[in-house]
Amino acid sequence: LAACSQGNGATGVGGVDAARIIAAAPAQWLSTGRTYDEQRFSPLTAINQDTIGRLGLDWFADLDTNRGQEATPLFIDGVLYVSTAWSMVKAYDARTGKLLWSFDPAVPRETLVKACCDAVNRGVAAWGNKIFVGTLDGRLIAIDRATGKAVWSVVTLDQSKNYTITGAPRVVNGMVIIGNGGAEFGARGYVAAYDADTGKERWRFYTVPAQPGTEKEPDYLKEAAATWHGEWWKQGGGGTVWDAMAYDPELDLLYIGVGNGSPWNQAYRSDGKGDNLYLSSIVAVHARTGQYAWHYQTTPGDSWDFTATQHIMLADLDIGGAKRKVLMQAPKNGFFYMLDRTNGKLLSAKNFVPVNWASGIDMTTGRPIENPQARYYRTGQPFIGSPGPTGAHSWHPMAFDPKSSLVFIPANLAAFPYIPEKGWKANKLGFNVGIDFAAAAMPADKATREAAMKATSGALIAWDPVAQKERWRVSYKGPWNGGLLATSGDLVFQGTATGEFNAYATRDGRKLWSFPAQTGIVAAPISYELDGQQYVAVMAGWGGVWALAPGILSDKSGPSRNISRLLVFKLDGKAALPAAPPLAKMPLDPPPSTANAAKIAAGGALFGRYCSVCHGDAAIGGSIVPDLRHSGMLNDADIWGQVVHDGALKDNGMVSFASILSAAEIEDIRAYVIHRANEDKILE
Ligand code: PQQ
Repeated sequence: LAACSQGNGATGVGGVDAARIIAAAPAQWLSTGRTYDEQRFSPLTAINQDTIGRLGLDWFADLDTNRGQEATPLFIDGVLYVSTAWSMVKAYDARTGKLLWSFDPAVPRETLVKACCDAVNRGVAAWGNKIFVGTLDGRLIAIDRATGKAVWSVVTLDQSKNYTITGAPRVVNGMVIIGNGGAEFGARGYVAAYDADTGKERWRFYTVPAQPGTEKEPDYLKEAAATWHGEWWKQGGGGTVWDAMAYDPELDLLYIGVGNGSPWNQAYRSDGKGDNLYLSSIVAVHARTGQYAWHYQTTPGDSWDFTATQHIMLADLDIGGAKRKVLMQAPKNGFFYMLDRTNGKLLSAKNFVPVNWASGIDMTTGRPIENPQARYYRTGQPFIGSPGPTGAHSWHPMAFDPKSSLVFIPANLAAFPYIPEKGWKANKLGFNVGIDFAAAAMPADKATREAAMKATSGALIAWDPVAQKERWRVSYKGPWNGGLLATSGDLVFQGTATGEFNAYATRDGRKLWSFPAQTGIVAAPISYELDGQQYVAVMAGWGGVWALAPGILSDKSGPSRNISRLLVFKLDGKAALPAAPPLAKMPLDPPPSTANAAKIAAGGALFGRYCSVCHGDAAIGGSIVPDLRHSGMLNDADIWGQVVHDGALKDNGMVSFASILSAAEIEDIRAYVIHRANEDKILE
């Protein structure tokens, strides 16, 4: 294994199999979390606290997309494999940086309207001599590692529904496992396993029960059905498995992270009651058969978009003098959980940031001790929740250092006003969550904005999972900083929203090195060895949901613009990036606001529901999607109509909204954006 892991060229020296992934040769990075336990720890030591000052850029590759780059690269036998936004895949000769092949699945750009959170893709998987990618429009494609040509392609979901794929597949027992997303639009979550050779579906595991009487359901779904009420199936219920998985080969258990309820507001989903299994749960599945093993629900009756899809990590830890096989997760809800991964029993749970929806977790029942105010649909009052739907921790991978037994968490501190949407009805386009985004929009007054900015930040937290204590933290001005890598050189690597790529000391978080990356970094780095040299590689390129939805807050950290690149570093690396193009400050020059208050309010309500999740809260756009306050189209109702009504920009992902919005409503939205631009012009 060691011999074949050294790698000697572009075409690869051997197929990837279970033995190679499990043996985890230090030189290689064969699976998205490096190992099946997804610790994202590199045993390499050449880059360490003594040598880190010599770390420099060796080469970089410009990418042909400018949306968010969230993928973790794979390094196999001398070749780097990455996926980019729009589910494209590229292979680079790691010695020279030469592009060996590029695979474009030609995702129809209109698919973007079904994606809650940018056109992202979090990585590929490898097995045998194939690379696997899940595409935004729901295909799972096997690509020949040597040639970059598709070997097989299967549609994993009903493409007429609002499903998408953004997550990285995993391969276990010769089966490629993939989930999907869509719980903001009405979706019923599942994961499915496909034969790595043929693409034939081997099993499918649903996380939410179907409408009673319509399917022959296994026992675990019959049990789940008793925890649902009303007509939950109409919006699918949610529970999408859009990111985390981990695998224990000894137990042959696959652990999946299950997402939020669809719609978020439980009053509209399940008559406001019930645990709604298996939403917001960690579920263990027998990997060979796809049968249920156990579950632990982090947020019963989710009403806050508290997914438990966040990174699942396995480790064997000393707890009270005994080695325990544990599973760890820091889901969106702000608590750090440790479970016994053999049976799902809760071992500990403690909040890693301030939370106000629950005061703690009852260790006897394993249930949160809820703040009654948090159930906004019962009180009828807004609930300013901490964390909010972007999560105390999102998809950005954590890392574990087995030498210090510390887990590194890329945490967010960001609140959100949950306000129930009165008289909500599902629509076939746009978010279907039952929350009033228009009422929650950021007001134009400076004081409120400044207070919101002040309350929103990010942190890299070094968490001792056994003591349930924070050991150190690096505070960031803004949230949405990058995923993590820990190395045996006693280093922790992380990119930031503000465009730095940093290395910190494992034991105390001292910043030891920093590289100006010119763009916000959200992805997690990897490390590998080639020809006796250690490398660190990371995908750079700002994006994901925080780059779109939170409006002014998304810019809080500075100019988090997108310049998409693969960056590769080594000791004494001498490459340099070209100078960054200057930041163009766009003038705010809207036409005068002449519409009446009723029209503006009607437009604001529609904007909040259908536009804000991409074009920003209160029409304050982020840096990767047009900021409509600056748009020349505000001057011209006809051109505005051609885009919003006729779909003139569908090839950019902006589809026609004619099926749900009348021409008059589209004009109301224009009136609202003109009004907002004028408000902000005064503030400038
Ligand atoms: N994706 C991101 C991202 O890539 O930045 C952030 C999120 C998603 C979320 O915060 C989500 O809640 C979320 N939810 C779903 C879902 O409910 O199906 C899917 C996704 C996704 O596929 O990216 C995200």
